Amino acid sequence: MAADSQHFWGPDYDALKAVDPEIAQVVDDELTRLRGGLQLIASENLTSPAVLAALGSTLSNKYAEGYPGRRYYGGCEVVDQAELIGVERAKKLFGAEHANLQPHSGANANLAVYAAFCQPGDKVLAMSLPHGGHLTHGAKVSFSGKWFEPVPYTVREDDGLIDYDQVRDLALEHRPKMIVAGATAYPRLIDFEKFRAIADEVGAILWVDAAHFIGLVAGQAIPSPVPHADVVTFTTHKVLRGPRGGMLVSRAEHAKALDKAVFPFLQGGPLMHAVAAKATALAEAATPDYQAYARQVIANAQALTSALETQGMRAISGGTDTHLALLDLQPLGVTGKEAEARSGLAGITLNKNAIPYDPQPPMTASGIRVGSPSITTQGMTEAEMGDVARLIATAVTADESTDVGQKTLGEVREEVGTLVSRFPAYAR
Ligand code: DSN
Repeated sequence: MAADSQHFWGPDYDALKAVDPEIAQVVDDELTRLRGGLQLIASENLTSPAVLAALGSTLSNKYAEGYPGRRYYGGCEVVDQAELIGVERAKKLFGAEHANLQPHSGANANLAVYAAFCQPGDKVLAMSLPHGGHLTHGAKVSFSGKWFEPVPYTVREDDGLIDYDQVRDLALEHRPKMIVAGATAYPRLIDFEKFRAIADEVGAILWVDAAHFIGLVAGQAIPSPVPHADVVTFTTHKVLRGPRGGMLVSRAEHAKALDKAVFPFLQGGPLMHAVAAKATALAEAATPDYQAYARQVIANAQALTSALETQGMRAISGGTDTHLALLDLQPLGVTGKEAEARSGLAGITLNKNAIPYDPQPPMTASGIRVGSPSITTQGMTEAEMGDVARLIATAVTADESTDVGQKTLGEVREEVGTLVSRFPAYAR
């Protein structure tokens, strides 16, 4: 129990260790991994102790099917407050008319959007997955591609940018029920006004999946999709730095349909500890400190991208406006799969990623995706990005099947350890 509050009964590591030493060891090992390496997965972050405290609280116990004041269980008067506070914070932070904090994940928030606006078989225009879209934007292996009719748009081969003329042409040809803007590996700003105009021209719903960049919007570092979209879905654990989970904000006219789609259509009881932790993250995101963080995330991503280009990688779209970069490794003669594995051996966590028009299958991929949210939370700035890029480039080109490669990876790992020790994650 925390020493400074007689009421808080939260994360108690000693209890975990006594009851379940095996899982305590896993928790310990993960902290060691986080602290000991460079975390460059663009969709991850290091959430704050305050968010973790809300997440590890007794709110986890409460069943609260329904919405505040309209629950299917007694005893919800306290957890109601967490949800009401969180909804108000989301509406204020994003200038939205409606918010729902209950989606358990980004994919669930997205499924709620389909449920609210579409019928099975309806056409949905969205970015193709190999060009940077998301599974839930119409991939054949997901409900979105099985139950709906995806119409994919692509990015241009020459500059890696969305071709808004192509989006409009496809919209006019197919008259989709819904148009999706948003991606998981698109480094540039998206022109939401253009998407709105196209949606209006064909009478489509405009849904923005802002999972990747909503934290930058919250921090006022990039333009917001909220004034333009019918609905904006997102996850809460990426740049936004909250707990794992999903959320949506929308125009008031869609509130009822979306709320009914989240519950009771696709979820049962909300995870009230997660709802409370989302509310805490929203409070943190409304501060000047967080706004400075969001600006630094972009500055670091831009500096890192330039430095990786200097190391011989090709940045798709020639750079980034956001927290992530997509790098083509073909000029180095390395695949994404090799790069991910070699980086891992050197204490650098990143992911292989298909690049647009990739000649390799997705599990091999020609590229890597890197992001700056975690290293920026640790306090790194542009001053460190040259070293980070050099370490990545040295690692991805070291052939681990040779003695020389093994030695190089060991040296990089050591240098990574020295670098991160200056910016400790979860420092005491
Ligand atoms: N899996 C997430 C990402 O890494 O981008 C998207 O859901």
